[in-house]
Amino acid sequence: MDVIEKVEVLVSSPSRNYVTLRLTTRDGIVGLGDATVNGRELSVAAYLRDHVGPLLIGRDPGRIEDTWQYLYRGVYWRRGPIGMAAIGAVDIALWDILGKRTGQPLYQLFGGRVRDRLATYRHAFGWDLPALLDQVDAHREAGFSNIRVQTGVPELDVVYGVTKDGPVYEPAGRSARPAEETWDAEAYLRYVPGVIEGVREQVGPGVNLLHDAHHRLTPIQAARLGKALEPVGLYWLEDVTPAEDQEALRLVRQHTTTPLAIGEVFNTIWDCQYLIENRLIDYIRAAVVHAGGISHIRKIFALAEVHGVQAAPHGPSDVSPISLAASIHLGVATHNFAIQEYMGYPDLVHEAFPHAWRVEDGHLQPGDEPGLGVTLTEDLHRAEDYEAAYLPVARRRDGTLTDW
Ligand code: GCO
Ligand code: MG
Repeated sequence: MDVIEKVEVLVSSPSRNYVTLRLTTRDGIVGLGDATVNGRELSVAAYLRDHVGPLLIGRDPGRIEDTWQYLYRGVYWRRGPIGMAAIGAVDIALWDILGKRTGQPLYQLFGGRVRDRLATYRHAFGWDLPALLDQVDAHREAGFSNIRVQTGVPELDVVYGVTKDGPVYEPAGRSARPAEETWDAEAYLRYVPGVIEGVREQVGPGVNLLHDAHHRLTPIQAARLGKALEPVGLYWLEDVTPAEDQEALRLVRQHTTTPLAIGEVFNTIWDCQYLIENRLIDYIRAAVVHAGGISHIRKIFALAEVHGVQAAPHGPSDVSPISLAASIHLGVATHNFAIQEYMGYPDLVHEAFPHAWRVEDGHLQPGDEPGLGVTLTEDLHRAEDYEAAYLPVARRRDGTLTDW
């Protein structure tokens, strides 16, 4: 029996912060896991280094499910993004080791392909309609037919990832404190439906359009937006209300047939269960890294399959190429996996995590390397490059804090 011999936690910043787990076995097999929680990186790194790493030494890397249960049930203080991202990283790394040991790309170990290629969506940002259409056109020319459209609002200075001076993604700013933004939901509701209608008029019916409200509306505002956007025929409307008030989605659902997507901040199947079983959503957005790794997210997808809900995992640039790889392998092997978000990465991130997965004809392919098919470029994972970065916070015009 092989055993886990070395546990390394790398906090690095090849242009943006990532936390990577590297496990090495006595036989010399290396498994990689992603443990990045945007804006809270050091807490996951400490959780892994101080509490999880020592428990892994000497364990059989082939006992993936048992290790998951041990790390989950072995903690009285369960769940939450930090603990679940740490367990997720271990789980991803163990699957990577299994793939390498057997010489199989992970999708083969998940039962083989159910589809030839995996749909993906890209992001278009623009302060106003012409700027937004420039980005939409660029994605279409590059072969993508699923596009998330985000616009500014004239009465505001910045709206989730868009400023008057152009897109600002990455919104996590490198500073000791989060930036503060002003939010006005009514101003947003006055402006945004018209812009999205303008995009639809321009692109015609053949392009799937998505929109992310980023947790910022009340239930009835969300219902108004869903209803207003019905003529556009959105592929989905995402995170219309803060995700912890799950009953809110029932109210939204009663008023609109616009498909709803939620769950990028969910950590376990128990966060997803109510929404899935009550069919209050159409797409579940949990990500491999934040929802306990490959083993656990497969259970979420299976629950979703039974209830006619489709999988559509989170894939911004803060989800590293390692967990994106895991998601793509799952994507080609999971029947109810609808689409994978792919925001894209700065060049340095591609260099830091050389990967076999690729974009081809507007779709994603996992590649055929054993395991995840991702490696690390050692000298781009320097601890000294890390710098604290925080996502912004938002206040209403009267100064009260609201959801960013
Ligand atoms: C998305 C998300 C992200 C988040 C980011 C926070 O749909 O891709 O909403 O853009 O804002 O992951 O760290
Ligand atoms: Mg989102």
